[in-house]
Amino acid sequence: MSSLIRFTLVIIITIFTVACSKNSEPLVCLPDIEINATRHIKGGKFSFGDDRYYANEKPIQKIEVKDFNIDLTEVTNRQYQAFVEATGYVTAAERGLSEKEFPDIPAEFRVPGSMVFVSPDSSKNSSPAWWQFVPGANWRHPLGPSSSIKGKETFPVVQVTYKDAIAYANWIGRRLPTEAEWEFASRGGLEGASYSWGEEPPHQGKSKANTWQGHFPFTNINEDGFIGSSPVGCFPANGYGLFDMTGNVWEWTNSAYGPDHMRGYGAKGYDPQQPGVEVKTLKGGSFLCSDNYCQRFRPASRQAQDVTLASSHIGFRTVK
Ligand SMILES: [Ca+2]
Ligand SMILES: [Ca+2]
Repeated sequence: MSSLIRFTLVIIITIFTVACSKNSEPLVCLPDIEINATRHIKGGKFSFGDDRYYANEKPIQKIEVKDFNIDLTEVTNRQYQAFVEATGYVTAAERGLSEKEFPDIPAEFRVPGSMVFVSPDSSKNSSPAWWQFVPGANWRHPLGPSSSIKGKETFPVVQVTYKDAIAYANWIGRRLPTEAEWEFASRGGLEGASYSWGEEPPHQGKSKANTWQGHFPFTNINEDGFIGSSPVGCFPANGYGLFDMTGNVWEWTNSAYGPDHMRGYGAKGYDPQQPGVEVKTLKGGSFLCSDNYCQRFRPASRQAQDVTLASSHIGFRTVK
């Protein structure tokens, strides 16, 4: 066998071994060395926002970000577990909310638990409530008490609030990105492009990210191989070598949310859908983003999130 053929065979075997095989547990897409790696991003001016999609991404502003260093991947369950074991930290979803601090929240929503996506039954005519508060859901049990993260060590940690993310970042001497840093990194050097990879729509050609294919919230035809979240790094990296900057799980930023880029809305942010609630900006979309419902699988996309609420499709990555 010629050395070229042997080399080609080794490459093919390696690709099949590293690829996300559904037959082997635990599911891993990247070696640990890449999951724990970070990347220096040279700052610069860029077009922040997009005027072709949702109103909250307008107007486009030319802004500048300084150099920063960002995680290659979303923070994984294994990484969060190391933090919890070292510090004894207990997340908000595990603690529940105190009546003293949150007198207006009904008692049933103050018990330990968090929000879980449940695909509604399309055969029923009732209005679909696809987000449910599930007592006992937390980062160790992302879909409720009977679920677990066993075998999912390289999946992104979810069911963490803004403060839970900050606590981890502080522990490793890093911080959460600003929205502008996150968007700059997500663009991967492609100025003004619709997507992290350019202009080809996400569901044309090969799968580019873990999103939702089919009619949300009823039918997920699962072309990308993952109904829920996926191990970090299963899809191609962007131009800066960063994984899952599109989809998989939404990511917390340190920026207060406002309904547009026109002006600041104060340190607590403002979301017209939930006035009075402190909201931060999430970026990147998740495995629930679809063509028909939430085209938020783009660098400019953004969403408000109540800082006290953890959810099954929200995680984070850190910067320095
Ligand atoms: Ca998917
Ligand atoms: Ca992501």
